[in-house]
Amino acid sequence: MHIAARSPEALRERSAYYERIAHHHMTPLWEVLGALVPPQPRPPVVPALWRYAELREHVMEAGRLISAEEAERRVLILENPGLRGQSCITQSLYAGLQLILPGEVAPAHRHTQSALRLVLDGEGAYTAVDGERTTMRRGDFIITPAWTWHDHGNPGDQPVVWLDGLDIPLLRFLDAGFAEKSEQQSQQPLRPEGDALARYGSNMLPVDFRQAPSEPTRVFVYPYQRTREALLGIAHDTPDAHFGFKLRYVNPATGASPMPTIGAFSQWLPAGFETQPYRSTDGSVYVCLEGEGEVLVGDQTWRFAENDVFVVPSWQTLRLRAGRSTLLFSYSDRPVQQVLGLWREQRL
Ligand code: GTQ
Repeated sequence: MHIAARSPEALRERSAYYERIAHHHMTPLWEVLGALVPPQPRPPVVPALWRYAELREHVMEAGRLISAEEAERRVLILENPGLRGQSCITQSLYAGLQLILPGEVAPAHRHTQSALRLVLDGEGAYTAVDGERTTMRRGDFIITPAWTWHDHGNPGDQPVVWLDGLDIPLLRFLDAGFAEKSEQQSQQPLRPEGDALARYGSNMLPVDFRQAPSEPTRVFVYPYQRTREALLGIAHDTPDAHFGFKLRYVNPATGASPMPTIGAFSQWLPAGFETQPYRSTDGSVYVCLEGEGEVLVGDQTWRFAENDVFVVPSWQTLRLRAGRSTLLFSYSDRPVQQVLGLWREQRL
């Protein structure tokens, strides 16, 4: 017969027992079951917003304190206030602001972490991916899939800042991280700029080209101009009550996300438009590329403006209000959750 629950004697006896089994590296499930198997997500991630107008001077100051070459990547990590010290913005994703000054290079390397760049401030830098450069223009969405060689450089005359989004925490969780540095500082261009977009991103594909659904796209830049044209091209229609006009970026050869671990989206909210409450299990990072408005997450409200970044934790209710017409970019781990059959959403 088990000892009567919750009497002081029973609790003492239990804790003595927990200490004894701890020596054998065991612990009782019944003390933690509720937290391990919650009725719904309880993320330690909190909603947060970073105002670019306040961050910019700090980003520029890093440019005086360390060179891109010494830093290898001169980045200020955006750390979720609920996960300080862990270099993540959600449990699975990383975000940072990278600065490259005129004349600098960020040396070539590759790693199994997948990365995206969203160009925010300044023009004239480039990213090179597996032998091809792309000139970075504001709003361009650029990817460096897992294990592709990449380096950045700035032959122009302005500091350039972009948002880095990576799956670093996910790969750390899986213990699947590998990295190596190239012997070359900068990759020798093997193809002219625009080659990949012409081959793989023009509603056509090389005639014998086939990819598995998990392979990343060879299109490594989604130019902002094309994104805007697509969104404005559908904005004559009735906006979706929860999204306004929202499109997902795809690998045009498969229809899957551009990279298997990170999904990316852009949406257009007409001036004055307010979305209905919505939640999904993919905690998401948003960047305002154009316009301004208000974001409501749970019971918090912030005003956002151009280049501001905000994070919406898993299963927290999101509402957006556009002041002027607004273009928002976002990214999340949705494709991972979808292939695992875990992704859920709710339109409220
Ligand atoms: O540009 O390769 O923000 O490797 C973090 C890790 C950027 C990059 C980051 C990286 C990079």
